[in-house]
Amino acid sequence: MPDAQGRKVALITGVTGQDGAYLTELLLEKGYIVHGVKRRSSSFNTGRIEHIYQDPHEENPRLILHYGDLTDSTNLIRIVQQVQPDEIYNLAAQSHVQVSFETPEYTANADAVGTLRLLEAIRILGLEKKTRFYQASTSEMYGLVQEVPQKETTPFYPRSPYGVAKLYSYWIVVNYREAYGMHASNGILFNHESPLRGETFVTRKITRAAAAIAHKRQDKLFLGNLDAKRDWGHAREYVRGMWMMLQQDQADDYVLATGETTTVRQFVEWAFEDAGFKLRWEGEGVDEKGYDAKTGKCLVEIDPRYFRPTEVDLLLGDPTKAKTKLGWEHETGVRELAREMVREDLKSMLTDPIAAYA
Ligand code: NDP
Ligand code: GDR
Repeated sequence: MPDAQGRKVALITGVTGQDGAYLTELLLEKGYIVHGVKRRSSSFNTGRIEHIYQDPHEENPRLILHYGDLTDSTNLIRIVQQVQPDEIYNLAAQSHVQVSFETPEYTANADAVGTLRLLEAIRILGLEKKTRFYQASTSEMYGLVQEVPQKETTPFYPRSPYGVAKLYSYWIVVNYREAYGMHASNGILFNHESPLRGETFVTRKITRAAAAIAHKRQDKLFLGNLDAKRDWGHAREYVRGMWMMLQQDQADDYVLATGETTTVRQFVEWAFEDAGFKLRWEGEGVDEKGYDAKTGKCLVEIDPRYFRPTEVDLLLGDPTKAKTKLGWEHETGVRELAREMVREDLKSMLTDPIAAYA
């Protein structure tokens, strides 16, 4: 129930991540009190929410951070008990697909069992009828192409420990909804990016490199599979869809996507164009290279270390259900998204020496 002033209380896990930052902004704008779970780390990890961070010594702060981890059920139960949230957004995850091949057990612990721990915290505390639950499900669950475009009824075939862990979470959310009548929804989100995107995901890696090369701070960019296709949208618009799902009378599962797919190669060409280069490709397979058409300098090379043991070749989402039932639609197209990311990276490299050399 909203508090005496009619303000709803939300709990966001993964508050320090890309989506956590945009969602926190959105919920604060809407008048929520926002509690976030952040991990302990040896250096500051709150950079993405610094601009909205509120000193806990202030009177009645509306953003409150708690130390926590999805691998610790005692911690999660205590936080949920303290916060008594109207809405929980479970965004925390080891979210890097390639890293999940290196850390499969940890990925399963955080991304699969972590979701179960949170759902159980709700049950143990008797909050099934009060607390609505959003699960950050993913298009990676579709994996090996079964149907194009992918929609809510498309069969799943995950291709990584990350995708498999997220599939467990998807189904445990469906099961708890059916078994205990919980208002628990899955957002099956296709890739969404922004200037806040983690630096090792391909779009941001590309836009940062294009900016660094333009500023003569880097010579070259090394990438893996250039032919993978992704349905890339803007993160700010996708967190609005998450919120919309929890405002429905009935919990349900929804795809959020743009309905447009683009190769990694095309994204590289656009980003380099926005940084002042024109790429020309030569060679094949691992020997393929991208040269600047003006200077002839090699700017892009393939490094097989970025190939994945099993790849997801094609993601293209059909967001019709979200449009019809939620009234959600994407606004920013991928071309514009690339432009915004390059512009922000060019700017931050001028002003932030750490961004320039990281
Ligand atoms: P990020 O990687 O940017 O953020 C992940 C967040 O989870 C960070 O706050 C991170 O903390 C936190 N985290 C990681 N492990 C744990 C843990 N064990 N306990 C508590 N917190 C943890 O991801 P995004 O914001 O891009 O994505 C949000 C969610 O949506 C993720 O679950 C992701 O898998 C999913 N998703 C993302 C899509 C995308 O395209 N962005 C598409 C579909 C789904 P720290 O900052 O300390 O690392
Ligand atoms: P993805 O995103 O695996 O789709 O998962 P990522 O940006 O890592 O990869 C997209 C595609 O680009 C190819 N690629 C490279 N990827 C990375 N990271 N680095 C490279 O150098 C590189 N070269 C080519 C990849 O092989 C892949 O095909 C993201 C994450 O946010 C997940 O958490 C989320 O669930 C899904 O999107 C939807």
